[in-house]
Amino acid sequence: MSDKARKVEAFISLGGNIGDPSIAIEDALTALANKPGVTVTTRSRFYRTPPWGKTDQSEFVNACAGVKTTLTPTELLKTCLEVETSMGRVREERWGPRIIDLDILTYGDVTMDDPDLTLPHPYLTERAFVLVPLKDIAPDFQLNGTDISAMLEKLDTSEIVAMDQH
Ligand code: PH2
Ligand code: MG
Ligand code: MG
Repeated sequence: MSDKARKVEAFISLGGNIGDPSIAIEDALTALANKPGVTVTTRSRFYRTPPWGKTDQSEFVNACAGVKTTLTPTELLKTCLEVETSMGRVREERWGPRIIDLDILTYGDVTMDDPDLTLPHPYLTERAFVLVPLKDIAPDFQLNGTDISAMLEKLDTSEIVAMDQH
């Protein structure tokens, strides 16, 4: 692809709760940055977050990254799944424990509803563990005219704690 290929900004959520999830997120960001057609441009702080959806499991570490990409949404999804697989992720229970998870939150202003990929991410506005880190890197983020601070006002963020990073 030429240097002039159009680049789209996408936001990606990263998280895990098996092993050392901070290291896993670092490794995933490195792996993502090494993929053709993907430049990681911004990254949030890392946060300890209580498990959402399936609450009888260990706490997570979560972060968000902004990328610029020449890949299509489907190619970007494939790339994220490749990173997960290369790090040893095995898919088991829905919303259950995982080494690493990379979810595309938004891809430009594209909306789509394919069996494998819904954009924007269907649970984006319900997940404080996504919105808190996303706000670090995209404080002006909006969806359907609602800004990220208004989305967060409806959610419990009291147990989401930024980790010290050195
Ligand atoms: N991911 C899930 C389900 N629940 N909870 C937290 N805190 N963080 C996650 O990344 C997470 C979750 C499914 O992807
Ligand atoms: Mg997920
Ligand atoms: Mg996922």
